[in-house]
Amino acid sequence: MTLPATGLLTSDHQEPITIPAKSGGCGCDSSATVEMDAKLKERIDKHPCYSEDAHHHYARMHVAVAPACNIQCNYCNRKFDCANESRPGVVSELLTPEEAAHKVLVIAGKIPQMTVLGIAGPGDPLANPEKTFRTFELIADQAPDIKLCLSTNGLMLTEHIDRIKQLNIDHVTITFNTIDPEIGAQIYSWVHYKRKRYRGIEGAKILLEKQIEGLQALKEADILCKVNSVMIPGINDQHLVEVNKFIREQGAFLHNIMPLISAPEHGTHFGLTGQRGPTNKELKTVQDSCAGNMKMMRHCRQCRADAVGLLGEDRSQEFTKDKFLEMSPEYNLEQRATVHEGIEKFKAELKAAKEKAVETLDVTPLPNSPKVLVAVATKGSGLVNQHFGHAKEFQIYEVEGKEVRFVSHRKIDHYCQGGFGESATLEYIIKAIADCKAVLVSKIGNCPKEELHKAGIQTVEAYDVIEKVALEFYEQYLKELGNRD
Ligand code: CLF
Ligand code: SF4
Repeated sequence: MTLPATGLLTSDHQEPITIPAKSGGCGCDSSATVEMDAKLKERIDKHPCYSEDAHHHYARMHVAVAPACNIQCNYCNRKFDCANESRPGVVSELLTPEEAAHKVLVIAGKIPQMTVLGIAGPGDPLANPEKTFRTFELIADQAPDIKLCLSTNGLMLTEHIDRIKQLNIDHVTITFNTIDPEIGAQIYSWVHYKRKRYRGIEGAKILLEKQIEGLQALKEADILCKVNSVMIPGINDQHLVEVNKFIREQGAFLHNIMPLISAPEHGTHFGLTGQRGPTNKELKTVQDSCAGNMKMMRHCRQCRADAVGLLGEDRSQEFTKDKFLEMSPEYNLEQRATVHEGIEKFKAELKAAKEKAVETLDVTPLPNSPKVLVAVATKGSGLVNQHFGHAKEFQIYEVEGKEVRFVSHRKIDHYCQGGFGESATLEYIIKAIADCKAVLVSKIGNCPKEELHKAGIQTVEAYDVIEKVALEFYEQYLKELGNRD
């Protein structure tokens, strides 16, 4: 079939691009509700980005070995990390493949729950193929239980698909911001392909054609493909539902719609021209409208190109170059397997506790029972286990009937500032979670508790499974609603 609406052309810019017929390949569910087969489950069970459940327990790390890029996105400043897979911020320390391999082996010992090595920048990994593949090669040789993961703009994906297959890289992300070159021309300022620089619609068409080819090549190779899309209000926000439908038909496994991060101090085109990012509500609305179509990722933290740890935590400062080069690799396959077994056992216990919480729920929710958002302070492991004052982010869950769904996270400045600026921080926190009915924490002081109550946010103190605490709150909430009626 051809996509007439987008008027895509091939790289010689003469013929319309032929879009292959619908596909359910790539291990992708034909509907978001279909049970995953066991084999697919095994492929994503320990990947914190591909499985929301895994992100509470398993960590990933990135190594910054890929400085160059072959396109220019209007939300990126080359002096900073790649905005596709990392927030603009500080420049990462660049590593050689050998330094990167050393770092991975050190961290694999110190953080045995680290199961995935991703290469995501600071430029595009496939614009730096020697460094990227040499790094993967060293890790595949020396740390066989670590999954390899790659994130690319897609321009050079087909050129390297054989190498990707050969190295058993089972997870590849492509950033697809649009399937319309006219929109693409507003997002990409140039594309460098086969020694030539293309601008405007011409460049956007080449990129799109290569991305589509790349997605098809991944499907044929049975490699799990996640698609990232940066949501840019006024440019591609209305169009992302179409992108979602398209990538699903092409066999993508997961879609991650991320908010544009844009500020003048980042020095990006969008930052300097005042392009804003979406609000939490706008982002959720688009994610919700795609959710019936395919699996959506909502737990992305837009990590740095040198991120280390669980998705919500950043331990990169513990492993700066001067530090990790002094450390000895402690990689131990058996020890890691034992830790992973322990995590799996703990996950089974959590699952049982969640099921029990649902069974014992005392309120029978009516079809029109309200959806309620709650903010959770957690250090991971699927538990409410963090003090309000120590939270740097809240995980937001939506409770509806007996369902508890993770919907997003909200970054905040943590409240305990050693006595400085706490009231200003609290005001900011209250604003960030104003749409939530409760905050679930292991502990909270009287002063913030009172302020939250004044703002209509209840506080629940507990140290237990997130879903269980959320359901108990919901049960209480419905009872109170009933009493008021
Ligand atoms: Fe890294 Fe990306 Fe692999 Fe994950 S991140 S290369 S798929 S291991 Fe994950 Fe970070 Fe979001 Fe990326 S939370 S920015 S989606
Ligand atoms: Fe920047 Fe990544 Fe876009 Fe390249 S692909 S311009 S590094 S955001």
